[in-house]
Amino acid sequence: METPKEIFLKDYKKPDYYFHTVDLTFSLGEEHTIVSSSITVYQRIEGNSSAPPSLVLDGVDLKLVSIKVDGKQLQKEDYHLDARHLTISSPPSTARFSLEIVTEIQPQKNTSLEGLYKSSGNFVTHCEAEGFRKITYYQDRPDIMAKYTCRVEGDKALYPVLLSNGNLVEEGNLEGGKHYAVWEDPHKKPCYLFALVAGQLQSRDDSFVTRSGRNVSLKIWTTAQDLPKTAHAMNSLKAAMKWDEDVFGLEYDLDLFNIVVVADFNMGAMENKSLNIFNSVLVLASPETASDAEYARIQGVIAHEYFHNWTGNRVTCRDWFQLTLKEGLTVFRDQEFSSDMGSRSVKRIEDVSFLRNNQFPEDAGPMAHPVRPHSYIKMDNFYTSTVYRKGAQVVRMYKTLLGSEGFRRGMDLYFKRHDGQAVTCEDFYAAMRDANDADFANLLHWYSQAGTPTMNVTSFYNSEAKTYSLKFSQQVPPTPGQAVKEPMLIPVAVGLLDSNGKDMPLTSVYRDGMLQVVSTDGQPAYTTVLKITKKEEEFDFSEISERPVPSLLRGYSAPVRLTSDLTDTDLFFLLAYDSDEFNRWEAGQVLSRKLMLSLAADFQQNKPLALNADFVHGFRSMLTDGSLDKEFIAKAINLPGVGEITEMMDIADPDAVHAVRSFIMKHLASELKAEFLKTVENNRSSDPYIFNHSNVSRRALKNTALSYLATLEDSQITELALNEYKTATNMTDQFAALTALVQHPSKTRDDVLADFYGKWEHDYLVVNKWFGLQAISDIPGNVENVRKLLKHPAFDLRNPNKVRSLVGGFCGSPVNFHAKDGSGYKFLGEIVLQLDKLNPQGASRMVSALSRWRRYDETRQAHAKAQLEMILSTNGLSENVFEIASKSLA
Ligand code: 0A1
Ligand code: ZN
Repeated sequence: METPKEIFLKDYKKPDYYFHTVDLTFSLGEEHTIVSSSITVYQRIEGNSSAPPSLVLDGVDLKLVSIKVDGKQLQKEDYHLDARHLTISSPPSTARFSLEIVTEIQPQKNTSLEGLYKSSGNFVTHCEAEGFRKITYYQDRPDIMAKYTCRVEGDKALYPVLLSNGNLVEEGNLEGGKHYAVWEDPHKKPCYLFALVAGQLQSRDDSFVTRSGRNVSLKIWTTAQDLPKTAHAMNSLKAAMKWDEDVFGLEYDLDLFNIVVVADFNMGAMENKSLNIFNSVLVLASPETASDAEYARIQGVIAHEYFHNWTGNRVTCRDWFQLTLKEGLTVFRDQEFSSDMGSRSVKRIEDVSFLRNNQFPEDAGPMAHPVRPHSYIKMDNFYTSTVYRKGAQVVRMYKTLLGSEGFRRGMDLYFKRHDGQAVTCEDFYAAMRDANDADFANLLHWYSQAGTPTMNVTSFYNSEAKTYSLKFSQQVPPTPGQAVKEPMLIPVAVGLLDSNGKDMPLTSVYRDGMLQVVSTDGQPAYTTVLKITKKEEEFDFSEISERPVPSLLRGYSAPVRLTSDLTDTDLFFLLAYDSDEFNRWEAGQVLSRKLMLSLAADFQQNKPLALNADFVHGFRSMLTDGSLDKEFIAKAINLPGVGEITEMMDIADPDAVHAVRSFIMKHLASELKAEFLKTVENNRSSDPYIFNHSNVSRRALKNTALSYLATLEDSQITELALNEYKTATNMTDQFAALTALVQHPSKTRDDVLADFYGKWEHDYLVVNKWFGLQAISDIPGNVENVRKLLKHPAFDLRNPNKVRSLVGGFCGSPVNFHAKDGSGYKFLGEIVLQLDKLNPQGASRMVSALSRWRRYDETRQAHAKAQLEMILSTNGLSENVFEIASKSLA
């Protein structure tokens, strides 16, 4: 195999040719599909006296049928064809010419799920990032923006619904039982936003009137049987449309908005212009089949794809290195939307937990890359939590620095300057800066430097001068290809608590002796944002009447690892009193992390494990504090995950951390059994399911209490959980009870798993939950069970959701995936090779689970390395898997 080529940001060149209009015709067939494209091409540099540069088109897995330039058929010697490109070496020297290309493709054989493929008998496209080249020869890059029409022809009985982007302008019947539809998209777009769907679908119809009076028809397309499960998605869409008008002044720009549900999809969803395509798990929900977490995810992702209409589609990326320009910004927007729909602090806690558990490990591993990567082999491998989630934190920092109004001014200027353009992260930065006359130069380092910065804070109180000083030092760790880093701009939101736990008024703060403004309106502030820009920096607060307890990095104002000289007493104080709810939670997490790490050390030295009384007491106060939001309590009593703690160890020891986490949970459950039982009792309800904050909170607290009780392995609790399972009226409660019942091997476990499958075998999305629950189990030797499930009639390696549930789920098990005998790694190695032949994107996502092998002990290292080497030595490996496996071994 020839070594795959790496592509670099620094090599970006403007295209020599632009495309103005693109007219596509698809003739859909059972054997093959014929794609005819007619493009008007413009030379970028007009009147170029030298010979025009060759026009290079991308194309993969295509059969070229014919090619014409300005109406004239090209002969073999007029172009060059290889496995990836079609090169026209002497295009006309005119400023503008036409290009007509006919290709033949075989969607029914396409298991990669990019380009045009079939899912449940329907034709579907997916083009981001570089899938359009699997449909026709094209300059497949986002800075080529053109106006499209699309004519779709197909069998009327098999494909009664024919959809593409924009407006339907014509439809009719054809000979031989066929029909056609012509779609016209008035907005120019890059080809990754092109979409086509043809098949047997029905729609839930609704409408939305924009604030300027446009009546938008909304349709969610799925099978007739699943239509009832689209109500929540439709409500979420309307809420998102309204929110974007209210918060950002952004309106929808066409008369029709379609969402199509597909069962086979590599990612979550795709924002194709006016024709969003969704993985079914992110649309379909009913109280009986989807949990609260799934309802929330649907709400967030429906909004995310809708928000892309402005952040991504109207203003798009110049090149794929700029992906965070649309993704970081759109994730930020969907996070804000979800915060406004539910509890802001709970949403913040969830987002920060996700970042810590997924992005931090990535940023500390062999695949570490800046939010704007410098290079890639396969762009698909860079749809990462760094680009998405850390990217969203970077956008959040602009807002923290500029305030809501300043941020909005920046957004307005961004759209004013760049509507209809393909731009860069610097353009976004410049709009934020120019709209606010702001100075935040080294904020740009966040785009170019990988690695999670660490920030240490020490404090000093001068009781005579009544000053309080905070000394910050920051360090950005080395990452592959980046040994030395510059200090970053880190906004730190700070409040100071007095001895009653109240926020102190902050009147003035000095940096290097220079007065910084705390408040402009003469009122004291209770939280202020300190801008750390240097490696070491000190801030002094004046008029501080007593030694305060500092609440640092409120709301997690920057994505850093914070260490400080706060004592356990300070942390318990913050846990009890901080007015910043996020930091209250965080204080509890810091205490838990410290405890878990120290118990893990005890476990490794065979010392008995013991829990101190303060911890139990702090925990009880949280659990029983009636003044707190119940969902917040559920988060606050949830211990950090095994992954988060192993990440903090010099040598990751999943067995020790798993044992310690189980020990703490069990200990708390037995000490607080009465309180937990009462929590379950008091939060039960047989009312019809409603997805709103108060009901979600109630269920979250009840089910968290149940998960603690389940650790006790006592028959009274088993009875209780069985009863919860049998009487549950919604999936949230039913699945929580099932989860509680399957913790330990027993006949009850086997029976209840069989019962659940029997109940839900007709619903593949629920069956996926059933696969996932068994896959992640800590039961010793579970790899054998997972191997058996691979052969289960409901499993199919070609379906990404099933692979994610069973194989991805298994990789999330600290005990069994990381089994010391290497059985978990071996299992994964085998699957990756099978999967790579079908779906390289899916395979490379799975192989990533091995990438952090160096974090483990020698035995595990040897097993994991052997699998990576075995994968890499396999013939015909995809570029996707090659990139992850080779970088993991480098
Ligand atoms: N742009 C979509 C998600 C998406 C990204 C990449 C894909 O293939 C490599 C597919 C979908 C979003 O952010 O919603
Ligand atoms: Zn997105």
